[in-house]
Amino acid sequence: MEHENTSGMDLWVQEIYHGDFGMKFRAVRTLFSGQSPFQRVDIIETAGHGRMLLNDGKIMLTERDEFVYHEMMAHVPLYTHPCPERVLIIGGGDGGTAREVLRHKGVKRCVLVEIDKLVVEACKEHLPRIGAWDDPRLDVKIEDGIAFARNTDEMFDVVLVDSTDPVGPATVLFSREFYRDVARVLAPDGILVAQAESPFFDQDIQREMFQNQRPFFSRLHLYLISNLSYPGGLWSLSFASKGLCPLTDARLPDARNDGLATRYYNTQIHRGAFLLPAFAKDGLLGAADSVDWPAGA
Ligand code: AG3
Repeated sequence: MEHENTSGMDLWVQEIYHGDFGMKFRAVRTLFSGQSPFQRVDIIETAGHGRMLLNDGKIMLTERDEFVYHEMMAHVPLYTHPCPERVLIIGGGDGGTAREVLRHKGVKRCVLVEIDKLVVEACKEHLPRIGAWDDPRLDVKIEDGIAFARNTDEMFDVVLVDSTDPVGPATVLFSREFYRDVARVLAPDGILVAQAESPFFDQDIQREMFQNQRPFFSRLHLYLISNLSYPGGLWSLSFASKGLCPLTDARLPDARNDGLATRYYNTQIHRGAFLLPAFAKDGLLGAADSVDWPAGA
């Protein structure tokens, strides 16, 4: 993140991605800046996008568009699994993914394992509308998600990896060893959804991710979201299961009947998100599976 004072009046916050691309947002003031053992954490009041959370200068969310990523990370797997009761979130210390998970009445327990206490504390104070911290079904653990997945005896129906980019401490969240441990804590009809970077910038990372997931899951898909705050706007999530198909097994009637007041997720987007533009699909070089819908496409 850089603060740039161009005209003496204008303050901008910008993220530079891979050295040759950037996005900037007009800022009003810094609400919080801190350094943890893991990363730098900033919360900025922007002029047009509400409050913004950055980890090591990378935009994690803005209040204006966080619903896109959080709804799609939670509702796609939770409306695919037949009866999701136990959900594990690794990362996600801002609480947004947990908030969407907990909108499902059938969820009995949601464990959120965030390595960085500073993220949780700063978000509770300066982004209080993002999380659903008071829900009694939520169990927040400040510890290393890698170690948690390796050591826990608990089993889960859905695991959500709400991570930063695969640099620094988050690199291991994209590794084969970690996915092995995730597969171990997932019940037989379990689903893993993980933050999967940008189809425009990161197809090498996406291929490696799927190659690392492949030994433990029979079905791997990429699905897309479109937001304002992640580099380039087009972003993706990976879906891995031991058999469940996000299209044919989706509980779309339930999604309709529950009538959650979502702002991005709906039953058409649930399916449509898995249809990939040719470059996004071809660049995976077969590392993920194709979906079978619509017929003939
Ligand atoms: N997880 C981060 C998505 C990756 C964003 N990357 C970037 N800006 N370079 C978001 C955390 C929200 N719960």
